[in-house]
Amino acid sequence: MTLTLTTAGESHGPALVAIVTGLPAGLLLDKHAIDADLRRRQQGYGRSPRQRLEQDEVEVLAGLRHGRTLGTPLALVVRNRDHANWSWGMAPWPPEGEPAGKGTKPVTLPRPGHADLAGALKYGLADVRDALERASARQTAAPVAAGAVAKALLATIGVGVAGRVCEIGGETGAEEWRAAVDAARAERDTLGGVVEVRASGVPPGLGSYASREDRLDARLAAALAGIQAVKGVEVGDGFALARARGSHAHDEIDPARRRTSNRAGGIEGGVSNGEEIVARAAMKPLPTLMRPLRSVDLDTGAPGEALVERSDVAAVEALAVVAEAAVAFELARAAREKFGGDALGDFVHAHGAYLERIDWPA
Ligand code: EPS
Repeated sequence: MTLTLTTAGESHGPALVAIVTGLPAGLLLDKHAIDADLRRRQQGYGRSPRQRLEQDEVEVLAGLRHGRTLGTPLALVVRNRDHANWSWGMAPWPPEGEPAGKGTKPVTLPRPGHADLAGALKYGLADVRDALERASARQTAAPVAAGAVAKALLATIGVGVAGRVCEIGGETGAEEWRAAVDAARAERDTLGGVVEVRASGVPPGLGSYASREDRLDARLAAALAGIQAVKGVEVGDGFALARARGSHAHDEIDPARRRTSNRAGGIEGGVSNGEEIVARAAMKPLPTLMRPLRSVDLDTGAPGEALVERSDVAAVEALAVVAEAAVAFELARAAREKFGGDALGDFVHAHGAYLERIDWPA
């Protein structure tokens, strides 16, 4: 038994879609909790004016009855309100009538740092918009909705997951972030940053050393590196461990089999060890610049300046929510693999029986 997530959706298309399979039947979902995460993702200092247009809210098309999962594929939808302004430009079918609204002219000036150029080459696109629409971080709303579902599942076995911002533009205090964002905006520039996700209550034994695909640290790294604009991931003390001696790099084991430090970030040999899971992700500064970088017009071959369109100055606070969802989904997937069960009670019971076997406090 495993959990899968399939998403679809373009930034200015009609909607974003997430389909989650492998949930047990009988899991109680709270629409307010899912919508609260969607709203958290939209917030943060330095977000695009787009966020004043969107009011992300989950719709459920399948897999749920009266708030409880049916054990069948769960289909979630988040509509793009902005699509109303792109109804010609992003029409799924050949549009009727005269071109109107946004997205009517082809984009031919790829932005360095975005998927624009590689996407246009790879897929043979004359209009870079056909690449950028899906590459856009707008689509992170769908995995956040799925992550809220994963968190509901994890809560049934006492696992909590929380993301936070560590730094934005090199600054570590909230006031300094805002000043850095204001300064970047004034200079028509953008910022990146670092986020951290911690998961508590994770029992020892999620993931495995058996193969690369099973390793929990590799899985979390892939989940985090799979988020738009993430260029680096570390688990526990990560890169700093490379500079430490072995005597100061590991976490000694006490008689209760607990640790007095957590340099490993809760994972040893690709397996959770019962300590808090700690993972960090580094986000590059967003590539849509109001003072554009040099590029080339793919239509004429002439040097030019990259596409300028409305965008965020920083989205690190949003990344904290998206990273939380990604880690939650991966932990939920590992928990489904370990504890299985078609009914929620089977899953919870298997978790309880396992803790009893290893004599680990709930
Ligand atoms: C994004 C560009 C901007 C961001 C978008 C990600 O889109 P727009 O030009 O429509 O404002 O706002 O993020 C979101 C819309 C979102 O909801 O997170 C990009 O190019 O990646």
